[in-house]
Amino acid sequence: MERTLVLLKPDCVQRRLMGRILSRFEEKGFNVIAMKMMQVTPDLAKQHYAEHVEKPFYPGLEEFITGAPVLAMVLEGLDVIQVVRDMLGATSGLKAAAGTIRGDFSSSRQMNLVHASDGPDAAARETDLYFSPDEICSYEPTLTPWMKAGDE
Ligand code: FUP
Repeated sequence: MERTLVLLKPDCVQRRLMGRILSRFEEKGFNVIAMKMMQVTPDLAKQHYAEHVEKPFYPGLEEFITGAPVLAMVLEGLDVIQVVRDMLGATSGLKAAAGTIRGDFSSSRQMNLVHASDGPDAAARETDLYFSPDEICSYEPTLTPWMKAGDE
């Protein structure tokens, strides 16, 4: 089992798309094991996007990500890190394939609705940034025997 950090970004909250996008992850079969609505501060934004802080687009990105609340969550499941990235599609909504979340709902590079960790190291680092260990509610869904074979 893997875990990944997902943010429904301010544009997702403002456009009232939280329910529809959360449904995609639930319908796929991933477990939501932590969730909270919160305001990203400039300090948290700089930690989250540390690799981008020096880039020319960073000031606009910080203004965007701190401009309204986000819905932060941790998803758990088999190969969840890569599968969620595939479900999001390419960074820009204009380039993301039809059928992906960004491809279906976004026409912007910055306002691309959802963030998801891009690998195991990022998933661990970003989960620690947004959640304390006591906010993670691990549980065994009763549907598990109907979602995958026992040897998967
Ligand atoms: P992704 O991993 O798909 O979320 O994308 P990146 O880590 O490359 O970029 C992080 C965020 O910066 C993206 F969600 C969108 C934003 N961004 C811009 O606003 N302008 C750019 O030129 C590149 C990225």
